[in-house]
Amino acid sequence: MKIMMVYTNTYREFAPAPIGASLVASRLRKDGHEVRFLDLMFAESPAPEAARVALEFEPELVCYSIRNVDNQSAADFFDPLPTIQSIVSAVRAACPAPTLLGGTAFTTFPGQFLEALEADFGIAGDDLAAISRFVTALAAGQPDYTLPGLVFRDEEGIHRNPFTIRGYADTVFDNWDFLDLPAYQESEATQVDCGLVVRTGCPFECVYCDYYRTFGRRYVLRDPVRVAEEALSLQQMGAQSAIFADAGFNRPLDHAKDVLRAMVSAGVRLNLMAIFEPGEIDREFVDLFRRAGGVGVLLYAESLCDEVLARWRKPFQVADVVRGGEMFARAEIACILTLTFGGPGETPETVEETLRVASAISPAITHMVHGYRIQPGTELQNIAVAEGIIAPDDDCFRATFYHSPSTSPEMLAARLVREND
Ligand code: B12
Repeated sequence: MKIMMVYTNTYREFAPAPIGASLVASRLRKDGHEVRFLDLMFAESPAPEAARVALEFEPELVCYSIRNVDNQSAADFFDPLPTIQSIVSAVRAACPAPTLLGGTAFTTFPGQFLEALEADFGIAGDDLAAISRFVTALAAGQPDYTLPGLVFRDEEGIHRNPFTIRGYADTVFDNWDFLDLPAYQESEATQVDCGLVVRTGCPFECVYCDYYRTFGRRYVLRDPVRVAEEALSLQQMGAQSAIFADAGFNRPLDHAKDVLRAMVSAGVRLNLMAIFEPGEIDREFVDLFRRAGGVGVLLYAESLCDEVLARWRKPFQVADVVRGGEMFARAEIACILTLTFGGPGETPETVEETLRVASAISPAITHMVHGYRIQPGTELQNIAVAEGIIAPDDDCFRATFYHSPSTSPEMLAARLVREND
């Protein structure tokens, strides 16, 4: 079957090369299909470009990978839906092939995207086997409507089969040739060339976070040697830097160390970034990270007030953030600290406490933002309903940002502007 895979993400801030979309494309190629991969991240006019490729390639199935519902940022909100709608309708006008949707945004809002894009099918979740079986059956003219994660229309409306999150324990990432690494390297906003998946899952239950829906609650660890081999082949494709695509690379600490040891012995020479989650760290980890090529960590502390961290059910305390920050600073690893103000229980006093502690620890960069995008299936959604911020039947597809009653967006914006001066 001739398949066109379109990566629809055009949000260029910290833009990740499309490892998920290309992994699906690679699986379909291995199944014997003819696959054309189209990454629209740097396209000047995404819709005409997609239509041009569709006219030329004449696909029998058009797949769309949808990563972000939006950028979850109150201050500079970016809604990709109008662009994605324009891409899908331009391709539809150019070629009559059926459409298949997927990606984390789709997994979060399957029915809403199927409807908004007037698509035929979608597959929620991360299971490559289900995608492969669906396409094989479709190519044979017999769509299999029982597959996990399949979303489609029937006489009663949109039907959604429950989906699975499997992780990538037995997956080989051999999709690098689909990536346009030079384009990601040229763009300064992207910051790293590509992601490397080390494990999936996050067992924590932070009040605002819905990772568990698209990434799972249970850690699914990948073989450290395989990760190192993938890093090496990414390097051979021309990558100079990579980020561990993980919810918090240092948890579990032993697995993280094994991955770093494997990368050192494989002779990987990439500049590495990771998301660091305070609480699990030791000297050996920091040394190994440095030796493996570690140059920076993203530290999403969110708050530097213990009362607030406990209220948001963060799995660490302020002392853990300070300790981690100091250890990375000693090893000359840049620390990019993110603080998000205005969540449940935030008050003007807790804001001041966070700012006081932030000025005492000196990360390389501090990002200060305010407001949490209310995600479906989170405790924050329940709090927002109880406080009258959203209606009980709001499905959260359209973004609403939560601010606690005593820290309005205006108050926080004014306070953070003063802090940045
Ligand atoms: C690592 C990561 C990052 C890293 C990226 C590093 C890199 N260079 O790769 C960093 C920290 C930079 C980052 C940034 C952001 N991220 Co992020 N990130 C993740 C994380 C933890 C893993 C992503 C990943 O690599 N997964 C592994 C790959 C292999 O899987 P995948 O891409 O999802 O693809 C699989 C499936 O989705 C599916 N699939 C994909 N395409 C298709 C297409 C079809 C047709 C089909 C059938 C299936 C399919 O199959 C694939 C294989 O299993 C996810 C959590 C998660 N649940 O995925 C969040 C996540 C994707 N990020 C999210 C967000 C919001 C952001 C930011 C907007 C945050 C911000 N305000 O800056 C930015 C956006 C960056 C951008 N320009 O797009 C959200 C998206 C929410 C949503 N549902 O819309 C997630 C889901 C986290 C969350 N729950 O809040 N992120």
